[in-house]
Amino acid sequence: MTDFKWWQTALFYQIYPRSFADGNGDGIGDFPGITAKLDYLKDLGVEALWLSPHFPSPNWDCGYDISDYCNVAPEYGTLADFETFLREAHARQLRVILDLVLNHTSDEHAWFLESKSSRDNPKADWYVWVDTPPNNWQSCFDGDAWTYVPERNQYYYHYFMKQQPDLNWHNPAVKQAMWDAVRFWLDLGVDGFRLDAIGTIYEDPQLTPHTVPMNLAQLRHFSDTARTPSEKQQRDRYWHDMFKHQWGRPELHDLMKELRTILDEYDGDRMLVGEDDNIDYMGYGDDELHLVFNFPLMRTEQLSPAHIRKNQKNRLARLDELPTRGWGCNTLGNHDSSRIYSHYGNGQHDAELARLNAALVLTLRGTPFLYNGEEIGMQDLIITDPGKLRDTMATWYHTALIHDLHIDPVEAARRAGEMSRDKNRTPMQWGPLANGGFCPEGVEPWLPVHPNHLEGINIREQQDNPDSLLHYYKRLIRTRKSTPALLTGEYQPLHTQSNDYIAFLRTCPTQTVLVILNYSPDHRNLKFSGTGKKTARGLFSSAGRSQNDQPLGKISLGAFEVFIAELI
Ligand code: TEU
Ligand code: CA
Repeated sequence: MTDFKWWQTALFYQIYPRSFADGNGDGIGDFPGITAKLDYLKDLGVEALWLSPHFPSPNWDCGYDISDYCNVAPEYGTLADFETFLREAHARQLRVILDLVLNHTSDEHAWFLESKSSRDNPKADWYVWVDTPPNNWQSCFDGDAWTYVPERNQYYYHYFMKQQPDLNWHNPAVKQAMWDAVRFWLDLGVDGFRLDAIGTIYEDPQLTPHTVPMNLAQLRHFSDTARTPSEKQQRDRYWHDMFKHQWGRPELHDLMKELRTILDEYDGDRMLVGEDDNIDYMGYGDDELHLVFNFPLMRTEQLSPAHIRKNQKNRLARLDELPTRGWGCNTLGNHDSSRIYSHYGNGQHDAELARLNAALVLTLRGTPFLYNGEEIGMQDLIITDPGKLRDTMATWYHTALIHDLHIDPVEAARRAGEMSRDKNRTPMQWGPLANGGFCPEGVEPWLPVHPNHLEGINIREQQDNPDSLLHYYKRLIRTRKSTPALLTGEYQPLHTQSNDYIAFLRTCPTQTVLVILNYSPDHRNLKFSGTGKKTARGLFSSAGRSQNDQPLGKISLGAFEVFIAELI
């Protein structure tokens, strides 16, 4: 295991700072709150934390519109609070990576305020300015991608909201300024960065128009109502075609190399994980990003054995092709996507499926990322009062539904609530208490707390219950940590024809481990031959048969069981 870097074997956990823990009682999560929960995280067994943006921001996009890259949002605390958090995390051997938003700043960032003030100021060329909109490009959040500024009598480009102007990365001064910010945090001791939306950094220099016969609001509506397979195919094609000229440019490789060089100047194996599924951004395997997320795994309505196997086959083959072999990175949920429990549930066996999917992400080859709250089975909360939405993208969609598409208000509110990312960003549920224990009684949390915190979906009660999902995660994480093959081993699928369960081996020089995830309500007796071993010695079972030895010729598996065993 000595050849493996910390970021290959560590279990990462995403903290959404606004929703994690409120330390000063104002209804908004903050650093004192997070610091106070570090012992909880240590006890859970995670080893690295990714913080969604904690920088000053007008919060049009919940922190992804940054107005100062070298500071802490006042509602989250001070820089000193951040340093205390970092010191306390490191004292517990918890690594910390930050969210780095390179594509755009806030329109309230000093750089943009200066850039937009005239055509000839020193930062005039720091953003992407044109005299007239050159094409029909859309902002992926709302409306046109070009917004007018009277001071310059020009338009600027924004892939995301108009409050998130794209930086002009062809300008060396932009790079220098951003690299200074990167060094600022590396000097403070952070262990790396999750790179936001890197695919969108460069655009097609020909400015080729898209050919989709509708605008973004119409496309969203079209997507909402797509039912048949052919409508769904067309929906996917439209989404791809609408934005394909606005991302995925090859220039990004050089930029990632430049950033990697900076990280490599530092000790301690600082790391970069790209919010992109394109393995090309790992370069030769050692000169661009350390990791990119395996998003294709999670982008499905149902995590079926066939889907998982196909995904692993494709990804692992591509990673193996890199001159310096690449390493995977698996996740099933984050602040942009529906809660795992809700997304992959089927309404009948949600609890069982949540356990299977936790085991999946913790046993596949690659670095696992968890999203805060999944360990207690937090669920989507659909906000039906549009006035309570905080995800601006959803507020705007709501407005478009009512005013442009003339959808009935009740229906519009429901659709906006379902599309809103607020549903998966609600406050952590710490106990069966007022506001779920996230903030004091009588204080209004920034987003409503899911009422199911009173029905056992909370940390305190699950801590006291050995049968809870939380204990299940802890047991799984402990098993993973003490099983070298799960941390580093090769992946080899078995019984690849099965639709009901997925079985695979993880093999390292000292150990062969069999993982079986039964995605069906049926009991089975399975026979594994050709492994060169005779017996499966249980390491973990969701059915509580952990310590048993079973002959490989007849392994009995319960409904929805997760079974992990060392082969001897
Ligand atoms: O997301 C990038 C991205 O591609 C999003 O459009 C994503 O597809 C969408 O949120 C799904 O609904 C990153 C961040 O993760 C996201 O929270 C930010 O809003 C976005 O960048 C802009 O910074
Ligand atoms: Ca607070």
